[in-house]
Amino acid sequence: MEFDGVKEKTLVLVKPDAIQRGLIGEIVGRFEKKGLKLVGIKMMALDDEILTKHYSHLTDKPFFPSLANFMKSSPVIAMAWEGLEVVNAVRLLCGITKARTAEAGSIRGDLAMSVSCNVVHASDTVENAQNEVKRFFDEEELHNYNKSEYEHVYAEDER
Ligand code: IDP
Ligand code: MG
Repeated sequence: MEFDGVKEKTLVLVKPDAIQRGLIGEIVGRFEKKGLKLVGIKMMALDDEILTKHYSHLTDKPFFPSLANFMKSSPVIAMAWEGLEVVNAVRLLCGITKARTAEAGSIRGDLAMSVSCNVVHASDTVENAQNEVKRFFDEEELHNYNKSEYEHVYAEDER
């Protein structure tokens, strides 16, 4: 029986700039190597309806129309990742928004230069992550399975 903490989920999007630059495998690999569990993945084209909800905190910003056009310029890869305190762990892996000043070693710090074209989205709080995973995935698209490496990724009292 797994401890509930390892069931925390977060939403990651591989953004259109990363799709164009052939970085899907590199980005997915960062999360895999960290020891996270992939519980949902799909390619999808975003429309204004989902983008307006997803970026509701930015709709009144002057850059919102160009951000929406960027996010519609190709499909994205949507992923749900699971793990202990995964929301925070994934934000740290991604690095800060302005990629050219993001910490070296982070995904944005290593792979991008732009504020807007910063290769990934990651949910910023546990509450937002729950809403975002629901927004991008139907219940049946989220998978429940045992990952054999968990006994090496977590100590016994963490899993
Ligand atoms: P986050 O992706 O690091 O959580 P947010 O502030 O939530 O950053 O912004 C969402 C996305 O909107 C950013 O990742 C980036 O693509 C875009 N964005 C944020 N601020 C700006 C800006 O000042 N100019 C252009 N695009 C921006
Ligand atoms: Mg954000």
